[in-house]
Amino acid sequence: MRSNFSPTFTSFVTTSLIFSASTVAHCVPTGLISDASTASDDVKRVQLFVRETPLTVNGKTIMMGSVVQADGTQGYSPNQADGMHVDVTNQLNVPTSIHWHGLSLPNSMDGVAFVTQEPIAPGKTFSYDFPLKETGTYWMHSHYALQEQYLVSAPMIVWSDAERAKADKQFVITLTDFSFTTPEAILQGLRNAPAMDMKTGSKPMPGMQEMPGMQAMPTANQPQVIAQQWDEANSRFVRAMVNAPIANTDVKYDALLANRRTVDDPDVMKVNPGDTVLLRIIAASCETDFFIDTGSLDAELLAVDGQPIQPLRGNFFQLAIAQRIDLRVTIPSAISSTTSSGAVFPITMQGEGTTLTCGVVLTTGSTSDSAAKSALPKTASMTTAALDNTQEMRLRATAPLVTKKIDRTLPAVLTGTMDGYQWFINGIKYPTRDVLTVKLGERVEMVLTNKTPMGHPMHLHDGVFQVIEIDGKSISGAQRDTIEVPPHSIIKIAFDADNPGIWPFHCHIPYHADSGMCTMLKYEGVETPHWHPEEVPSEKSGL
Ligand SMILES: [Cu+2]
Repeated sequence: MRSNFSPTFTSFVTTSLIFSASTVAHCVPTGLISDASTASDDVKRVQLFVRETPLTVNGKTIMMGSVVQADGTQGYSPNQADGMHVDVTNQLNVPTSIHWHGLSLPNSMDGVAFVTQEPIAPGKTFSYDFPLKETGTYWMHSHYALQEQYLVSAPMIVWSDAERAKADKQFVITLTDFSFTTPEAILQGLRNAPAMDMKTGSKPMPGMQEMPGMQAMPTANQPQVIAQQWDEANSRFVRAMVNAPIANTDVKYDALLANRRTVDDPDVMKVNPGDTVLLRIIAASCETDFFIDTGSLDAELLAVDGQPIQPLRGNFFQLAIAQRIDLRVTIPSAISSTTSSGAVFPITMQGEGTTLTCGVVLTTGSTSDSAAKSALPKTASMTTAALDNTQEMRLRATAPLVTKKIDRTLPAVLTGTMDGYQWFINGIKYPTRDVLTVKLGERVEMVLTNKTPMGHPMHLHDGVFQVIEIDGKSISGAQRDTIEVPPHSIIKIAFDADNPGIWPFHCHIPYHADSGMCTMLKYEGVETPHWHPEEVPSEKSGL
């Protein structure tokens, strides 16, 4: 079947069919799959459709995935009080499932194919109903195969009066990475790549089992790259140029997108002088972490992964894959006389380890769209260092976990090898039944140890955990659902095991998760009718 791969794809359906035929590995069904017409009329139900949508990148229009409402709106943003009552209809020619990233919900509603449900077959509808415990910036995405790379993802803001009151204007910015190469071909290329000489390190390095001496130590011989720093004198995050290794990334993209638009044709958002503007930024990318530059606008960092933190200021921030960040900026009330027609404020996102950028532009007055769009830098002047703990170390939860004795400590040692592109948690490659076990009621601590020279954005399903230690330093850190573990870092997280189920814990880089860097957090005694990892040969876990 691999001979059918085309380096460029014009048909989402064709490439997806190839994928679906061999990917019954990870994920699983129930009797919940139904026609939408059988759903209850007692509550207001919203119809969501997983379908192909045209997308134009670098002058070429192709069909990509999307999750849209009947009117074409990307995603769905409910009021918290209304709860979640959606019917997801699969209009693709391949199966799918939709996961509500970061929300705490009943296990059967988690949307993970082959774990909490059967995939939604083409033409079928799955009804998701659950109360909304959280408010803020979340997102939804396919948890089937490599469909996130086909952009089967969308924003989900959970609104409340408090969320609405956070600024005069609010905008959602969803970031994705785009390649004209199919995700299946990308993964196959990674698996076929020759193992590199770790001494010279001239090629990107996904990681190795043991990497003694590979700690990234800045030296004068290293290239100048962009990184984030904390400006102690002014108590703010800033952009800096440092001599440091270029970040290791193992997929080269054709473009980065903000709200599905390239840097040449960005979203232009109208604001007024004096407005407070909340930017809810979602990293829905697959292999691209971001540095966010708010330029001349000083931003307040108000929340990460939908969870409030004690506010911090700056104009340069880090955002790892699958994370979200809420940044509030204030438009100056006195606009410069040199911009009598209005002012432009580019918000630039640069991909980690690349000069590719995307972004949006805030404008005031009568600035033309073309003038606004031209204000966004089309490429970065230099590449970047890897994401690090500069920002994470300073985040403090506004509502930390109550102090409690740790009942269970779970290790999660992250390793990998270029030999066939395999990734592991605790030396084990998913699919497996050898997963992490907890008991209801326990306070659980997880120790995430990254032994590779590449960062891994680790996501735990079922709501939030708290970051409690970074590289040996105890903190009352952010509440999150996705934590970036930088190269060679050790990060401890803690949470209360209060929601029985089988919850995936995995790297949110799909190429890593599909190559083994995935496990389950399984409550003792809990099974689902859908989870049969032993039935899937590991060599079929991806392609
Ligand atoms: Cu990873």
